[in-house]
Amino acid sequence: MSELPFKKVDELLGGELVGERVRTRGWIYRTRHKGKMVFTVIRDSSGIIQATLFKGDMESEDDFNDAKKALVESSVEVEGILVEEPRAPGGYEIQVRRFHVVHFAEIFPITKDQSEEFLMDKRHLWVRSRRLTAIAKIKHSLFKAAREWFDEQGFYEVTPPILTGSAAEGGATLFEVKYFGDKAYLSQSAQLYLEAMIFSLENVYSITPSFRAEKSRTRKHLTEFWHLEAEEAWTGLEGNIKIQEELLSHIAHRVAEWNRKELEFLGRDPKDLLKIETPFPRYRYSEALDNLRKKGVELEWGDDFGAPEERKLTEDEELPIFVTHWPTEAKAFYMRWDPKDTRVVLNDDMLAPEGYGEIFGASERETDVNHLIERLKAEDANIEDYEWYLDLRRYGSVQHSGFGMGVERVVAWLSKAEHIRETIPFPRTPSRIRP
Ligand code: NSS
Repeated sequence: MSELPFKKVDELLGGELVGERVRTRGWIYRTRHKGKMVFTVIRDSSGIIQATLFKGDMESEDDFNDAKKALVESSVEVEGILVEEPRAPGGYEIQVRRFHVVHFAEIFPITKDQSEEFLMDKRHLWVRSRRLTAIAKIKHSLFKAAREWFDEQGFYEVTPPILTGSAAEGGATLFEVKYFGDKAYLSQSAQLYLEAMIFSLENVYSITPSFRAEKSRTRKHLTEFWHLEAEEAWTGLEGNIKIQEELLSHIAHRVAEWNRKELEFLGRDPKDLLKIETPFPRYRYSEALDNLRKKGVELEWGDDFGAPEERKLTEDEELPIFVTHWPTEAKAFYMRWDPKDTRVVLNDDMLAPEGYGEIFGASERETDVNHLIERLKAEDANIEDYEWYLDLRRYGSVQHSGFGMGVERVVAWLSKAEHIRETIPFPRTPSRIRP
């Protein structure tokens, strides 16, 4: 082959190179042959392009014969003249002169109409699909946009541990691991460690995997998910709500800007995301209960919302909504009591539009060491495990607040995914740990 530099498929689809000899590489996405012609579509990380071989135009007959033999997913290097072809995907085609098969693939096991279970078994191959690729790009943009936003706001990115000695979000969903004759747990949330970090860096965030041994088989639960968490010193719930909505609006706008192609492929109108402007509507928990009652759903004070309730609450909303001031007994020990009404805590859950459910959980933190001890005792927690955390209230305690955002749930909403498992390359659920 020549020394021409390899171009990405999307560079070819830009149109500037029409009439020129170009070279690209990737995997065979589709192929069929008929007489002296081979019709292929080549896929790389940036897109797909048609590459057509006409035996008479080829510079090597071996190349033509190899192309005829090469099955779907074979890796190839292709060289030829770029032409406009309105009938081709993307509107361009390579009229091939050289075709080098880097590796002849075996018969690819994934074909049309396969069961979800089969696709999960072959996940290491299914990650090549255009749908999962588009969603992975949106996830990449989410991280990039979030880091950009936090950096502009003066937050430091920190690295809390994943192996931990105590629960952050209740014992029921802890994964236990052996730890040199002792027990350790996989982190459910970085929160307690981020709280320790605000005493030096003031505003911090982290992006870590979090683990929950939740048996729930729903379209929004994973046992391993990516957690974006932030903690701010000198800030109450009100200030924290502002950063949650601003961050999410920034992410939605960036994804609309950077991923137009992927969003359109996935059937999400980028305009839906450009509409995500602050402030988001807010409802107190008690108001949310009233609204549900008006829609015919009766819940008791203290009940959590399931997927049907979350859907009902957001069905008429274009923006995400906040539900604030939840009953104390329904929420974690570290949430600050509302000084005006100790039946509730200073917290919020943010619910995504279109029934995608809770995407953020947040609160102002209790700063009083005795209150914290009382709440831990009420939960039958082992106080010793939390001594280090209680120390944070003994040495210069200050008002502070923070949130956790479920990355996959936000990606599911942005990409209009049907199920959370589409938003992570190798989903972990109660029934799935392989591949
Ligand atoms: O349990 S949370 O509501 N809150 C916390 O863990 C706090 N300690 C975070 C903090 O303040 N630093 O979880 C936060 C979010 C929640 O809103 C979901 O979007 C997501 O984490 N989450 C999950 N995503 C996928 N799968 C599962 N199982 C899951 N659990 C929570």
